[in-house]
Amino acid sequence: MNPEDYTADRPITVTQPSLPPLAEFLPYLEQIWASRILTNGGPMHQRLESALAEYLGVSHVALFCNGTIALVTALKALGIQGEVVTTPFTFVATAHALQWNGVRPVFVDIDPRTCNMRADLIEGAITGETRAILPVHCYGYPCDVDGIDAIASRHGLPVIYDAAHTFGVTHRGVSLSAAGDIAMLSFHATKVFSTFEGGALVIHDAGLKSRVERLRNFGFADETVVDAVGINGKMSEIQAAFGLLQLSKVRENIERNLRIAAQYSQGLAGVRGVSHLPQPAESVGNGSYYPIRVGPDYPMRRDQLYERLRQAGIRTRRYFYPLVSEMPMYRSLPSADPARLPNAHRVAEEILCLPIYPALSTDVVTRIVEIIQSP
Ligand code: T4K
Repeated sequence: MNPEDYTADRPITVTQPSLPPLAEFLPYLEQIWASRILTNGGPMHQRLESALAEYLGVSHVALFCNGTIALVTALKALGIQGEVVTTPFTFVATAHALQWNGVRPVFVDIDPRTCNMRADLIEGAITGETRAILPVHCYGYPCDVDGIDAIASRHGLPVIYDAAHTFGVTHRGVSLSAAGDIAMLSFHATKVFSTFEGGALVIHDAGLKSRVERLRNFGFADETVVDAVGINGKMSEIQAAFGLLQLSKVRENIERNLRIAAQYSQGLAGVRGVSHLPQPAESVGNGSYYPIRVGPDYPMRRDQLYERLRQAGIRTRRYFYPLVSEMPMYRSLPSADPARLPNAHRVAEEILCLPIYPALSTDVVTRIVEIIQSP
């Protein structure tokens, strides 16, 4: 799309799924039609689980219908009750997955440089009721995994990562989704690796994987025995087939995203009051998000810039504003007190995620940069 082709009515969106030519998908559909296996762990599902485990360099992957149900199931499989320490700066699904399990989220503040929860605050939030830690690698920026690991071991707590944003991200040369006892990935349409809707759990232990698989399929242990209150969290064959095709394109898509990110970084480098959150040096990102902070030195506030871009046909998003701790079902929790979450509140007021996706043209990025330079 050229800059002149988009308008407030036909905008550039914050992301756009990358779809391969339809003809490339047809052979996969033919195989499904021939097998008549549509779901319940069929051949496409098996192939995608193995292919993802290999791509990510992890022991086990369990596919799900979406990331939220995957997270709900992970917590159930680990028998988590009581309280879980987590972040308020995330998509609402993180806290909802706890609440669906009857677990109380305990929010701790974030590090404004990464937008991830501060490991040094976790210990102060642990009580006799704490049963796990649920950090989020926000925008695919790694949490302080060593710090979190050390605290978790000291207190005997499992770590469940919401790794929804991390597909393809590496940290010190290994997949970031390998961190923790379980990590959840999202394959939603807005993600760099998508199966329309979809998600997965990365698991290191075969026993835990089979518990997860059972819970994903209503709790069936075999044809007649149901030994747990499971759910229907299965991914269909059509989604898994699409995933196989997407997997063959994902490296190229990530490279394109990273080139766009580099163009933004170069263009915005000298803009007073605007700062980009850089990918930490030890990790290689997937370019799924390009978050900037619009600080007090910028000539207008974040919401004014959001509106200015919107009028020019550019739809940015304020991920993650409002904070989850400000939502009606969470704001009465003691840990949701804004006085305890000063960084999260400040970042939520300043954050703006700029459009980024493989098909975004350099001309459009140039135009977005120009508007931000001279609003
Ligand atoms: N944890 C975290 C940290 C997450 O970020 C998420 C999901 C989850 C857990 C839960 O995972 P899932 O259960 O979803 O697998 C979007 C997504 O719906 C959501 O998946 C995602 N996080 C969140 C960060 O973003 P919205 O409300 O921004 O979506 P929407 O529909 O406004 O889409 C944004 C833009 O993308 C649209 O303006 C246009 C474009 N788009 C979107 C869709 C759905 C397309 O071009 N095609 C599409 O099909 O939440």
